Amino acid sequence: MRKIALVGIAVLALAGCSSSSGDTVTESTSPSPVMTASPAGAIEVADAYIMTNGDVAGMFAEVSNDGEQAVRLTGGSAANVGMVQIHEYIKEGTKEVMKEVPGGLEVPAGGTVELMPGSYHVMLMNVTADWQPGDEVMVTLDFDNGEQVQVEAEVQQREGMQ
Ligand SMILES: [Cu+2]
Repeated sequence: MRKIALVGIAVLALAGCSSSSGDTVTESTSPSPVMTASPAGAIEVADAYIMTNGDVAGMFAEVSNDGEQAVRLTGGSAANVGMVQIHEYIKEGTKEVMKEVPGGLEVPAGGTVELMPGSYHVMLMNVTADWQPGDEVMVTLDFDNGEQVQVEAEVQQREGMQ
């Protein structure tokens, strides 16, 4: 358990280095990671699908955390995708813009977060594949506890995009 937590921190530190500023994301000050860390496999992703728009695409799903500690969805990867970010929509004046969620999207212990159009989503950028409706795309999602979840997401018609 301890090891898993440490790996998560190492990954975060690396991510912090490769991105712009020098601030490193540190774990919350909770001093008790020794008790019950989430067992591997505590995170479940259901109903994943993708809507594409040229070389960018949004992935949507239900992310559940069965563990006893909150986790954060921090990013991911997929074949033929240059960059993956976790986005949210924010109102700026009269319009809504997409922004990267700072520090990743928290999934509370025992909770579920729904990623859906107009809200939180996994942004797939620099997509070089020509995905067609019905294609199944494997996406790996990264969480800050070191857990990685492989998700099969079906490509949908773009019509539903809002
Ligand atoms: Cu986005």
